[in-house]
Amino acid sequence: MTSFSDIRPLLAEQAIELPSWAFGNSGTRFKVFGTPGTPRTIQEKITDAATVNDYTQLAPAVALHIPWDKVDDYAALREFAAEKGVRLGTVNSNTFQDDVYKFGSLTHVDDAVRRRAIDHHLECIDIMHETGSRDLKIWLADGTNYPGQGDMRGRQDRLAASLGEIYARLGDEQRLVLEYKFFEPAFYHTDVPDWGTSYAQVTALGEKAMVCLDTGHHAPGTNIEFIVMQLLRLGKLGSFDFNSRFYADDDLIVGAADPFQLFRILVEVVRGDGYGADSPVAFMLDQCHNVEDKIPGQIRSVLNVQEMTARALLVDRDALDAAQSAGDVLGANDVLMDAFYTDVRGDLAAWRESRGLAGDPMRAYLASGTQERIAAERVGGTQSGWGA
Ligand code: PSV
Ligand code: MN
Ligand code: MN
Repeated sequence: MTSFSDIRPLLAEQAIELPSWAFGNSGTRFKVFGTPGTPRTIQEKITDAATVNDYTQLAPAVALHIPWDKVDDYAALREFAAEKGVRLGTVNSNTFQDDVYKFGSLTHVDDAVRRRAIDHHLECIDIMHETGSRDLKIWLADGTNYPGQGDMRGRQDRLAASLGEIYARLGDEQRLVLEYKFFEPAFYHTDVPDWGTSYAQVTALGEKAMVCLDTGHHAPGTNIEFIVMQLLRLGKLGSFDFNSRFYADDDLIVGAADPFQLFRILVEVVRGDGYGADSPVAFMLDQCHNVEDKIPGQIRSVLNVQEMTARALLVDRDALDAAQSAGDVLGANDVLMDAFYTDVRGDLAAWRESRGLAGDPMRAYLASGTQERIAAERVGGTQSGWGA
């Protein structure tokens, strides 16, 4: 039996990057609701991310989105983050909001547009040198709406050539992670729709290129944990964008829609050595908080990941192996479900207290008065890039 005390040291290795855009106002095409206390600047976003880390010790890094988080002095921003106790993490590029990218970016048929998209990524790499970020994350909105609208093969070839130029600019310690998404904003075909396409593209680039798996970017019913297993097996799982979905790319709080799915994913992460301080897999959130307060939304998110990680670490591997080898179908299933149904909340609270944290970080944050203070201090909070 694996017990909670066996997994205590492993829990300390958990690190989840928070997206700067989770702290801005966001919404749907129907309405962007503002929440009191919303940050007005990237510095205030970093401050709020640092607050999440102060209460949980789970979120030591903040991912940036360029140009949403563009500043004149990235070295100063890096120092600012360090003073708050966090670091700047993954840099996300953005080639989906300019008119020029209406028909694509890295895949575009026009060399001038493609050049512009490539240059944007080179600028992101320059920024990464200043922020100390390791990863460049590329998510492309490229695709078409109608059969025949574009030459899918030509677009794939141009994508490979564009990525090749970007990859060549990476420093020795830097990586590129290519995210896939099965549809939206393009509805007929997307140029990087699935893990296989991302895998094929990054494999052609080399060792420093890996796949980013966003849990919200699959068709309903997809066995995401199988993909996790396969990418880990192939050594190409670079990062996660965690969130939950009911219908499409909902970007809801991770673990809210289907905690069991999150557990199954984390079981494969642990099985494939994707968990821990030495793992090459970056855990990130990619979420928006449309109607709830942002800081509590992020606290709930990282705690959900921690809780399911603890349960995944509790899986009794020896018992599972034995049941699987013996062809004991229901016995093997029992071993997994035992871990999933273990209520770790009390043990986690005690573990936090042993590390000087509040046992219930959410309650401690809500009692701290921070939410009321920022609501009073910050008038006119900005929208995340999504609300723009
Ligand atoms: C768009 O679907 C998206 O949600 C992708 O998941 C990116 O990671 C994110 O936006 C930020 O660019
Ligand atoms: Mn994402
Ligand atoms: Mn998404």
